[in-house]
Amino acid sequence: DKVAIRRALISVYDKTGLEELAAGLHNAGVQLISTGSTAKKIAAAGIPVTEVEQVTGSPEMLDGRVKTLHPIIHGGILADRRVPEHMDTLAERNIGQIDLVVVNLYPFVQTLASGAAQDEVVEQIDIGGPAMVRSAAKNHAAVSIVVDPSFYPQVIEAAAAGGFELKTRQRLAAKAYAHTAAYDTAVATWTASQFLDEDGDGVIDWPAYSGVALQRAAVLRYGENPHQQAALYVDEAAPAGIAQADQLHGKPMSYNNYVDADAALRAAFDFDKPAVAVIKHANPCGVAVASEDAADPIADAHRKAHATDPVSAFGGVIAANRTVTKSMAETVKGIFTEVVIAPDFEPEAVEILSAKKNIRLLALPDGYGRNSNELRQVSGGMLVQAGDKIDAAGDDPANWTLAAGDAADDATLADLAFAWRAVRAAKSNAILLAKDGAAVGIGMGQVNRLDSCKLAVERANTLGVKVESGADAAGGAENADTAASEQRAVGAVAASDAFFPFADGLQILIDAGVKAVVQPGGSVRDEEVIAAANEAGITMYFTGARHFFH
Ligand code: 93A
Repeated sequence: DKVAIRRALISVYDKTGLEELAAGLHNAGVQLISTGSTAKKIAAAGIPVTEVEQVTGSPEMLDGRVKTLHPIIHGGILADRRVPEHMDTLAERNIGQIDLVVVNLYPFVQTLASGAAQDEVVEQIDIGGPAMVRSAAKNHAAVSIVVDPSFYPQVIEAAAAGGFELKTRQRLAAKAYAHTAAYDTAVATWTASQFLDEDGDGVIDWPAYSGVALQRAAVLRYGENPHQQAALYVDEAAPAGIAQADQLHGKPMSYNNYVDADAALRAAFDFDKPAVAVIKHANPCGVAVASEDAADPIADAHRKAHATDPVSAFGGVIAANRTVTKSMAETVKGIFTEVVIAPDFEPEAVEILSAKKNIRLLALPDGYGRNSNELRQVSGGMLVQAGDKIDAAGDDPANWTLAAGDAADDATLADLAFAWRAVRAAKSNAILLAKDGAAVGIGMGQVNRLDSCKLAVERANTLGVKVESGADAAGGAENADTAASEQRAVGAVAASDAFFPFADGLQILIDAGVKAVVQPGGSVRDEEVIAAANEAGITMYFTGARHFFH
């Protein structure tokens, strides 16, 4: 059931692997037709190619908006070879059959992610590309459709071996439809975000999230627990993220690895300075930014983040917002770690860490970004919200209100600003104590704020290790000297993800020696809370913004 590939149409925005493909097809005796810049690139490589406009006799027009939208192209793709009348029509109108279509589409999602203006985004909505993809997929009884450059080697092989089998053409068709569906979901979602608020309530009328943009990328060993089946799906309509990360080393990622690595990214990428977050069970047990004078800033940030809570960092997931250096790798090597994710790794860092069989090393895809919207399944439906970012007016310390005590000095204010960013990475009643650009005690996951305050203080005062400079300073969690702890809460600053409903939680922090606090404010008992701060003579800022994270 193979169909020989005699004539191929190639029209690709992403020119990856194009020359090899064209050469391979040509050598297999395939005649090539192609659009504007794709044809130029093929011709420049010395491979014979016919321009689509020569085939159609109709030049590309309207700045390329109409290139392949022509009966000679779509007739050549869509004619059903099993229907004699179709073949007669092709002959009458002198239309040549097209047996293979290779297309990839204008980079709509990438253009959107770059922050381009509306007109520019609209121009990146591909019309002719998806039309060809869908034509070819529909006629998979005879035509092969390829949308993925990583599949080119198989295409070359098949062309030389009499074409693809029906089974393969069917699978290619299914993938092709999933691809255009994902593309259209991205277009529909964006267009809705721009124009669709029919009832004028300021909330986007969300187009049904059909899930068609999701494509299964991997079957995972199991889910959150061994008796749960699980898979990873990539969302082609979203910016590239953890799901597209490039694994450089280690065992396959598990379900929990993905959850934790994504939480780690969320935490580490809130900072402009070099920053590291260490995550366990989707919560941070370490967050820090590099000190100004650090010789190797990302290694310094990691050392500080590890020192937040070396006991919990055992078996953790580490995210860095800069390239992992050799020096950071040397420290991480001594700590049992599940995953390290970063924009990149120095080659020596990969080498050092690869000595550990199980550690997973992941490099982020180019253009890493987070979905602008967050979805959460509830029974019978789905919740959609705009993602929480550090972009509210109240996230800027310049807009904070001094609610109690003296205005903080620069260093204290810098720590408060750090704590405010870091606290939003912790879940449910988050309290984060910080000193010198590092968290020193994090309380989270409690059903009341008082308990989180107690937990943050207890962790600050029992888990402290002296942070020393030098590659081996952080040591392993196994070696953490938890007995010789300093009272790290003394002189620390604190951030609270939401207001203090009573003064009791704040009082715990005050009693522990915290010198300054930042919190949203806005409780009916704010006066009580302010009075407690004033009584203790500590500084307290209100942000007016809240960062719940459940
Ligand atoms: O502007 S379009 O929607 N109109 C078309 O007729 C058309 N035909 C192919 N875009 C069209 N394409 C797209 O052009 C393809 O999907 C591909 O991404 C790109 C290749 O153009 P070039 O070969 O000039 O780089």
